[in-house]
Amino acid sequence: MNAQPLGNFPLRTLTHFLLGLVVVMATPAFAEGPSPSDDEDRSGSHFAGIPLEKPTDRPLSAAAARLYDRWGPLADFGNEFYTTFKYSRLTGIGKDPEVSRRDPSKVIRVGDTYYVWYTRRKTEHAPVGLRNYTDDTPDDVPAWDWDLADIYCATSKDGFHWQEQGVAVARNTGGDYADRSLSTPDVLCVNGKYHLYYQAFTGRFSRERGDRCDVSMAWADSPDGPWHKVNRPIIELGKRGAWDGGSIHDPYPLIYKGQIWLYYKSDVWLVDASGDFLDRLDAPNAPRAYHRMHGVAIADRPEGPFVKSPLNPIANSGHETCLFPYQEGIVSLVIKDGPEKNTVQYAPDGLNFEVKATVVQPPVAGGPFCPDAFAGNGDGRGICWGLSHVVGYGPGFLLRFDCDLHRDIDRSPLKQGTIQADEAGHFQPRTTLPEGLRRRFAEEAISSREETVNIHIEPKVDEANR
Ligand code: AAL
Repeated sequence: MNAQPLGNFPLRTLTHFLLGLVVVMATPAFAEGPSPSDDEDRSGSHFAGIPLEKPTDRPLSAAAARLYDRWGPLADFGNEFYTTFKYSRLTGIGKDPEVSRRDPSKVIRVGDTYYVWYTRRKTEHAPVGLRNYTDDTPDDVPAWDWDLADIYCATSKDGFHWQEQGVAVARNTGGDYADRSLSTPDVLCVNGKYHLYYQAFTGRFSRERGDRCDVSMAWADSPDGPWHKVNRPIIELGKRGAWDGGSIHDPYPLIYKGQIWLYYKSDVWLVDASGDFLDRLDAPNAPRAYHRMHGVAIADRPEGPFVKSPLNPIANSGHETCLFPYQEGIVSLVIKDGPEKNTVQYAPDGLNFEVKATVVQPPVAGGPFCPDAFAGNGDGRGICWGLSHVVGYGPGFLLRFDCDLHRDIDRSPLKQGTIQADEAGHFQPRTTLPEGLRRRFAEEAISSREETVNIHIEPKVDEANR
């Protein structure tokens, strides 16, 4: 990433940008083009027709004005918050038909070892889905991928090859608190101790309870454990009718401004006038009626009490949480759900986030390697890799992502363009038109009476003035 001042557009980056462009042009896609040498004077360079300063001598379209007011005339190349994402398979905790691994924590490094924690499920039966889960479903049959799971730990020396170390925090036994499943952990290192926050499910599933669970915590003196469970909720579910009354998921702790900031996600349900959840929008075949948003709760101690920000929700979109300190503020990768899905956002105060870049195929449930996640020094350096997951196609599995969101590490080749899905990408299960809809749309096309309009227009400009 090019280190740039926030707020105003960074002209200082031109040289840096152009050096980055040289690197980009050296990548295979550019191998045949001329490659400018590093020492050529590039000052004053700009994209053709787009001067570096906002023109005042002519009208600008709304889009052209936005280029200056919001993005900067170097667009993606000059935007420190823009990145593409590249993915790699992992050994040790990668794809496995027998085991689901998902929702990785941040990656931390202790000595020369990288650590990650994640949800791990190994069950004889595949998940049946909440809709098919009844009172008769046997106890050893999971409702979904993160049911009947425990929190596991893996370590690595290089971030690609991992060794599963075994269970870190196990669910309790039948009848006790958190006896059903533990999932979606994230880690906090503070005062020489390690803390894992995670989702804790108690008792059997039901359609009414859905994905509601507690967020609980365990602590240890070493990342290798042993872990001591507090065995109680660490943050309260919102009151009936509140935006976070439906669930609290994806707890994600950072140290910020001398306190523990626990970001989280909630499924925000459609409710009726009395605050009761409605399952669907009021239309035939409408999808389940919930939206997703993020909030934050702040505490002085890892065990709480956590006080929710009065500004919650602080993100109007997003699914799993993935945030990191950046300069004096916090960056959030907002993915998957909501009107601001697939954006990189920045809040100079950790609370008031603005969209800074739109990205394609961001890591799902990303857990970045972020050594300064708990430094709390108001000078966040950013991230350039981490682990994420692929779920929804059999057991979940972990993979690695790389990106260009670090102030000190130049990965400008990752600022180049975006991906375009190939044939397999277009015809993957979720983007192939289902047979039923295909028949319906074909019928619509055949029976349609709509013909393309072809009107006659009178010339408005006088021939003489042409
Ligand atoms: C994930 C996360 C939470 C949910 C489930 C497991 O994507 O948002 O962890 O509860 O799905």
